[in-house]
Amino acid sequence: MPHARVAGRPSFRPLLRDLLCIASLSAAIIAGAGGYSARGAAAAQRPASYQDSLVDPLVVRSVNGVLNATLDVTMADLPVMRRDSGKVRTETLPLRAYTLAATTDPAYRPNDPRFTPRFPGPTFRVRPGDLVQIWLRNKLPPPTSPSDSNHVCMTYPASSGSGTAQRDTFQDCFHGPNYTNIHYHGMHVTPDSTSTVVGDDVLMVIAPGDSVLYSFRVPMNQSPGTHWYHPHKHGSVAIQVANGMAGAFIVEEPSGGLDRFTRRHTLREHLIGFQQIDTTLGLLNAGNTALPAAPLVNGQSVPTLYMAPGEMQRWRIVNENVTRNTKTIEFTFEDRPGAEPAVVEVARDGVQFSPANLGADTDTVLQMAAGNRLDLIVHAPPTAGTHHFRVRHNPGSGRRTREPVLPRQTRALRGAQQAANTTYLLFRVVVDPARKGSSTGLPARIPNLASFLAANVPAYPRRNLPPSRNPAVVVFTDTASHTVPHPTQFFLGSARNAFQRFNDTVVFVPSRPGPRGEIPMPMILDSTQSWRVVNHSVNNINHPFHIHINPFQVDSVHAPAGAKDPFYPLYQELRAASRRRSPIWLDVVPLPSPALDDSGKVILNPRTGLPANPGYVFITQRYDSFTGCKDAKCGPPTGHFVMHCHILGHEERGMMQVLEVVRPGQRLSKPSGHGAPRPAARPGRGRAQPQPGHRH
Ligand SMILES: [Cu+2]
Repeated sequence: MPHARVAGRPSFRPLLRDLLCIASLSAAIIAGAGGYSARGAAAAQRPASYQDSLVDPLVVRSVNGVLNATLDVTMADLPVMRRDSGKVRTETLPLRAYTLAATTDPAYRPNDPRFTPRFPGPTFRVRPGDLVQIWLRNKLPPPTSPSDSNHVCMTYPASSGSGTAQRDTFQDCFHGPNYTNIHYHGMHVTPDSTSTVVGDDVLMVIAPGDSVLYSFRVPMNQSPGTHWYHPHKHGSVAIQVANGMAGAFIVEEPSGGLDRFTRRHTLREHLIGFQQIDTTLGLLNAGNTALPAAPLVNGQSVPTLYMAPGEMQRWRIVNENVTRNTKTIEFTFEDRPGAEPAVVEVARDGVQFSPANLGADTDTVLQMAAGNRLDLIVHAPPTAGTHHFRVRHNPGSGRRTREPVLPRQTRALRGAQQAANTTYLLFRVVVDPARKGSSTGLPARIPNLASFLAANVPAYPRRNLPPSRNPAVVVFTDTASHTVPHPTQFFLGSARNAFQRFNDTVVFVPSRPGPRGEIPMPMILDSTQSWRVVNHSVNNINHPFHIHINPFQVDSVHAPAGAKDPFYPLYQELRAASRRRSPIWLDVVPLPSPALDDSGKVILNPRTGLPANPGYVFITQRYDSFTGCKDAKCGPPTGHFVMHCHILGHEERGMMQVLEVVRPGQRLSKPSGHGAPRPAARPGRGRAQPQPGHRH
């Protein structure tokens, strides 16, 4: 990370010691990290060797309050590293990829040699109050066959050239693989597009050949922290994210909180993005990758992260995976007990922990679902050594899910299933006395809670929203059939009407069951709502619940499977925080397993066929307006956005709903659909063409 640039910030007054430290850190980074800048024209994404140093993604910062960047999306042949029994081989695969094409960040020059397609995409860094101006140019090939268009079901394998093409005939089929857009995951910005602003509008479609200027201001009550971006065009989200289209979107805290701590102690930061790259998806099971592949770290296979003895670093981990078999990731340091680096969780999903939660969870298992972020302060031991950071998929389940597949995919998916319960070495941590780095005591307390919590939660220092006694009930349901004409189906609905699927022209209104049907609970701006989010998965899938625009606090977790639940350690952590009256804020939470019998099967209610004792989480959220954000670039804090399962194949199969936040007294409005014409962002520039409905 280019720490030296931090010194230029007006709010940062480094002591001489800190300056020396920054200088030595920078030297160490240049000497050891094999950064792209040092390699000049060879900067195209290239296979790193097994022993390469961890390389952070490119970083683009806002300049004078404006983040200005052009992102191209192209089809590119990129090297992807795979490991077979410890050996690394590199395959060149055709992937949809982001290219940073231009920026006003002075760290780059025009036609910079680093402007090449790569995964993950660049890391953007902004501050509350900044204007975001990202011009997204969709340079993917235009449809050459009906199967590439946005209103016809896709044919697979789309481009790998292997085997006979198969048509996706299942519900909410994958469609429009080269149509795209951007979701700013974790950002509290307008979900709308108007004549003056284009915000986190995931119903917008950017056709091949079109471009859009995302243009919005980050309000002051945005949570500073580790967020990310990825495509969210319904029908092609999973394939594009599986191709590697994702990157970090970091909001810095200018004066307080965690960032003040890391700046004051000049801690070196690493962005650590996990991805499982593939060219195709399983059709029947909605998103399992067809090839077994260990997750890559910033596009590298088992890189080495160097630390000085006693050095403290901040790691920002982003789970950019899409697939079912990486739905649960747990991280464990494995070394001599007591000799491994000490790890303190300091934030989840870009919301800093309240001081009561810092260091409270001493479990060495750190769990993340797809879409989650985790910030860690890592303290190296005082002695030289090598440590291993491993990831385990589907921890705890101890058995393979039966996943029937289409004939052509059988062999590959068998491999994926075998990988499902495998432990992978992700990266090594080498504590090297030849390196220098900052060290300080572990943060028992970080002064100044981030402005997000201070601004949002008036009851400081209690820091929790008042949960309601009458929660809305939101239900995730899947079906047991796994046969070709009747694949597993995925629903997101209400207590009385669970079997609902995504409809891009209908607003889903949260509701609670009443004596005479359901009582609607419209989402009113600046109001607080509690939800019970229930998991009716008969397949025992921990569907990760994600909602856009506003994060939520987790008040309680009902996990009837107990220690048999793959996410048991995470639920223990969430419960303990809530008991400390400092609930943890998230924007993705994996839903708990239903009650299981001794053989690990879901206990079903014989009358309904649904889980007899489903797991659920109880959450509270506020539909906040924007504070300190007044100009036209803020856009309306109301509008349409979505909630969905973050196993992206499930989302594409319909496990998603459109929501709307309205002003008091305002009526709900019909969403325009994800193929409908949208207002032009920039006069004279092409926008998505109107598409016929994609129902088939
Ligand atoms: Cu799901």
